[in-house]
Amino acid sequence: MKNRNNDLEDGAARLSLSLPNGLAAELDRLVAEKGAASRSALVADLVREAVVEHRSRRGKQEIAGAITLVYDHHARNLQAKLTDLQHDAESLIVSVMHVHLSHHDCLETLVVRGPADKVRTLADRLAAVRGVKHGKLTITTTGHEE
Ligand code: NI
Repeated sequence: MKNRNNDLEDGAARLSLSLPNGLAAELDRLVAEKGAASRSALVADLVREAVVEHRSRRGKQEIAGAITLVYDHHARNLQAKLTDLQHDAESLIVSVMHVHLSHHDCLETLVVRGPADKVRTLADRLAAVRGVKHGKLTITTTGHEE
């Protein structure tokens, strides 16, 4: 979409858009429930989230985030496999936190940074290890535009 109304004073662009009635009502409800400052602030958050998600799918785009894993540490060879995979990807892993959730279950959070394709591959490999009950990659942003 071409934007013709750049407001140079506050660095914001003014857009006019149309939403179906139901969706407009949902937007207002979301603004209220999330305690957003305004419709504009909420829409900006949603667009930023979509941009981060979209960029993270490009191969060489540098991304940062966290991989969260839940697993039963009694599962055979599971911890050894997870450790091997992490050593193979040591350049991507900034930090690891391990929490013993219960007698059986462990929660591990890996802070990761690197090229999107490599980070995604690492997350997929860890989540695919037999015995991992849940694995999720969450990608974040500093909010600075490049
Ligand atoms: Ni544990």
